[in-house]
Amino acid sequence: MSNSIEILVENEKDAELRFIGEKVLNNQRLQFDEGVILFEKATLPYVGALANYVREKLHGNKTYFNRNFHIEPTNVCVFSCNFCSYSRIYAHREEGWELSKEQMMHIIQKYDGKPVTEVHIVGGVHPKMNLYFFEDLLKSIKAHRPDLHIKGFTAVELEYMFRKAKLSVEDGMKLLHEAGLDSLPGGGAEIFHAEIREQICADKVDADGWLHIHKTAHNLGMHTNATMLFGHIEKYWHRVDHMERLRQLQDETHGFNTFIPLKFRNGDNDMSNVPESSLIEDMKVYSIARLYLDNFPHLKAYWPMLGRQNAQLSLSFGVNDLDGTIDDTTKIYSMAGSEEQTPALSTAQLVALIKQVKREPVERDTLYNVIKNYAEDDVHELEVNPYYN
Ligand code: V47
Ligand code: SF4
Repeated sequence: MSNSIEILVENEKDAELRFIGEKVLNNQRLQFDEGVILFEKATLPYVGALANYVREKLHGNKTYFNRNFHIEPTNVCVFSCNFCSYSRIYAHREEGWELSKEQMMHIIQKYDGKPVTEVHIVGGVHPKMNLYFFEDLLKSIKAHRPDLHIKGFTAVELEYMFRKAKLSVEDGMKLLHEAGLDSLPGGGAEIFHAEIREQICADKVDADGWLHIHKTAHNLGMHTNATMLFGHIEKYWHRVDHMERLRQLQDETHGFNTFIPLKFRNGDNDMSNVPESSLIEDMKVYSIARLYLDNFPHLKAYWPMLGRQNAQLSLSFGVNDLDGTIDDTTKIYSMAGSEEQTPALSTAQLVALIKQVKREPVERDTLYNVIKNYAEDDVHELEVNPYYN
């Protein structure tokens, strides 16, 4: 007897969607046009069920998270992305913040003795915080706490640092890696296609530059993530083009760990007139990403951006990772209008959040080595949504 996903595909009335569904069930790669067709024609139940099938084939019910905190060295930025609610231009730097090395080391020291495994360092692009400033910071962090994984600097920050230091991407990356940089976060990718980049973030690194930086990191044995800022002025095919470029690089290097779709939030930025995408659209993006990016091991919903209940929901639409505890250390999304104004979850809360939707919480390190499986733990801190308690 066929199982329910096969029945769903067999009963699909649209021949193109049925064909795509059969490809997914037969583990065949989707082509560019098929990605676009899914966005155009598929219902959420259809792509969602297919994505959940792939998610469970790859990871079962396992849902990963880590214990992390962020350092945002500055929100002063030489670039002017229209969607950014967070940055302040250099001329108005008194409205922003700039942390000294000592202030950042103080944040690191606050976590002494606490079981965090990762620090995520990302900020604006400050003209005075150069490559050597960050080299020194990385060395100091590693000297203080060698076991802490440092995931830091978007390709946007790195491209600027290397260019100002007149170093090649290869030499600059080697220098930071040797100083202690372990992996790269996925930010700055936005939408790769120049047609969209010109309108939302014209002056920062372009697609080829972003991909070259990640490829260079992969060639040094570092792992990286990739993001996609969706739900603004892009068309469906721009999303597929973005994922296609990532899929091609991943075929070459296998250096990406996780894909992180980031929903555009329109609070207090130069694109506030652009409406935000619906929850249904968001879940379709996760689902189609899971189907299209067949060589990406993990798909992450970043809960401070999506909100914790929608992050729970995403676990039925291909997502198998919720990022981390965060500890109220990032401002990027609260300043853009996210419901999560002070993003912090205790480990127990994060475990509870995952258990409420009948998935298996697994604490991981940045590279997805398992630290602890909480499936059998009795968690009492169920304060996420009382409806489910
Ligand atoms: O590149 C900025 C996005 C990114 C808005 O790798 C916005 O684990 C929505 O990349 N609405 C930076 N998004 C954050 C980032 C990230 C976050 C969490 C985990 C990881 C990881 C990476 O934030 C930027 C941009 O795409 N962003 N403003 C906004 N208004
Ligand atoms: Fe600067 Fe990043 Fe904001 Fe763009 S998104 S203005 S690069 S801080």
